[in-house]
Amino acid sequence: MRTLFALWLATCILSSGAQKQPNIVFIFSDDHAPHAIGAYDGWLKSTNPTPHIDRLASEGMLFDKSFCTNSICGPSRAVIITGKHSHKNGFMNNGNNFDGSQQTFPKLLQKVGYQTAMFGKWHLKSKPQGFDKWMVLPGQGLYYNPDLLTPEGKTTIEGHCTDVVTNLAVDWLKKGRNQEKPFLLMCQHKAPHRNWMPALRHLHLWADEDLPEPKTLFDKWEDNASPARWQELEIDGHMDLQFDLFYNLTPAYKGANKKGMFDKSAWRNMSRMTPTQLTAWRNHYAPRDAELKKANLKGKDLVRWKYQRYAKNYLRSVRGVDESVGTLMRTLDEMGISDNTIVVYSSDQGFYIGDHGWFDKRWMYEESLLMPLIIKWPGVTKPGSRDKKHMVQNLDYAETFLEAAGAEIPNDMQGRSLVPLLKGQTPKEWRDSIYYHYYEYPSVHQVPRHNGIRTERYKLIQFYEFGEWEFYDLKEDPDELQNLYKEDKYAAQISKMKNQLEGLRRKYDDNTVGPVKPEAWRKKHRTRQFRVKDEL
Ligand code: SGN
Ligand code: CA
Repeated sequence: MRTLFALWLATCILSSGAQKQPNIVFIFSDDHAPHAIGAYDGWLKSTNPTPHIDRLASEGMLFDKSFCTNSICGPSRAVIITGKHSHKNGFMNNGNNFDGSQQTFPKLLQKVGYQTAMFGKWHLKSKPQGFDKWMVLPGQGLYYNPDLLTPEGKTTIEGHCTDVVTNLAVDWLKKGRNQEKPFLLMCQHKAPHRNWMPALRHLHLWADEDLPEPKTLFDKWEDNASPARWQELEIDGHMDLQFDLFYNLTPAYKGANKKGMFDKSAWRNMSRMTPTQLTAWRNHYAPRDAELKKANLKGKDLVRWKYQRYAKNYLRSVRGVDESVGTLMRTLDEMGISDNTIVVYSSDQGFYIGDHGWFDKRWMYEESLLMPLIIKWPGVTKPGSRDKKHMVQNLDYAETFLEAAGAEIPNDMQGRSLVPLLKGQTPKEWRDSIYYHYYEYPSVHQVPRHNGIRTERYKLIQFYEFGEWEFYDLKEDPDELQNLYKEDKYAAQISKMKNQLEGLRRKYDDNTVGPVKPEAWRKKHRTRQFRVKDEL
């Protein structure tokens, strides 16, 4: 019945001539923080990281208050395709297996006449469903000469992963699809995910200059609840010179004796390089590695060096994604379909680029809670517009795509269509807070489970297994350095927000908030698994 209604609705929209069902090109990357996008005005803006994404922003609309619900890869993707929080779609952490038989927006778009395609990082373990065409990276995928899974089996394509995925998307646009139908194209990049390995043509970028440093590079987390002092995502203590930064790394390096590090390091990618790729790679890094050895840096100086190499490789990987955005926009222009195509750029969550001394994500702190979101919908979004006000989430994407396509939005989806915002409207009852819940613990990087609420001005975080809380006034303290949870002055505000948090938990029907664990359990988990030994 619903399907019939949706088809009818879509037909009405078409026959009224008001608006042809728009195509949707959804470009999505992995771990690309908004502050590494020029148009977002973050502290890396001066490096001009993303000229093409900036152009997309100047032609479309940028959302400043764009947040994820659970700051990690697979879960963010599952939220996006279902329009439901993690506890409802069942994919709460990367170890889960997505139940592909459930309702997703690509399946619903197919029902109203769309052709759907998905290329690149999928990371939901089970086979993609709801796509007429798919080619996906197994798991995290590889940067160089990646394998791809297809309905017909596995294949390997030579080149840098970002280029490989872009080329597949372009080929499909030009030759693979039925030109009569509207389409959804999901182009999902691995970059700039760890171990931040750029294409050879980008190695020279920022090579002879220092990038700006984050203000909080040497944060000691003195004011935070205890979990921030027990994590394992420090540039100093957990970013490895070989594993992450390729220092003197040859394919002979096997990360021996480093727990769990053997088969995942940058070595894994390097061992797949062609001889030409490997030579170019070594030619770039070997002389710089020799300089580091000679300089024999220690303490903060070594942290600064690690930060520079990391951030440069991160931004170089971003540059590849940025070029992909440029290529896809150019292709749409060349094909004459730009005017009826929505282009979206986003990434699964934010990231620490040395902020708070960290890399990775997972926390509810701003740098990893934020997601980039830029949408160009010709004739709908005002070029160069910016929504600074409304709080939006990845929970809203499915609903947005469905409304844009003239499809019905199922009642069990938990987000809201952004279409009114794209039209520049100010809906009366937009949300004034967002709900967050992270689950993957104990696990790599050791960030405990937590849930919380963020309003325009305040943030309340609950590390429920440890019985600890944090509270921040984002207006006074945007870097979240002062935990005010125990300040009398804020007691009333905190109590109000605890009620609001409980209200959101009920609204979204989240029964997965666990109890405080026994002291013995907490003690056991406050043991670091490893700390790197930087040996030059
Ligand atoms: C891998 C990474 C971690 C990262 C997780 C999750 N290590 O385990 O640093 O946090 O993935 O990332 S790596 O050595 O394999 O790169 S996610 O984006 O997939 O959620
Ligand atoms: Ca990610």
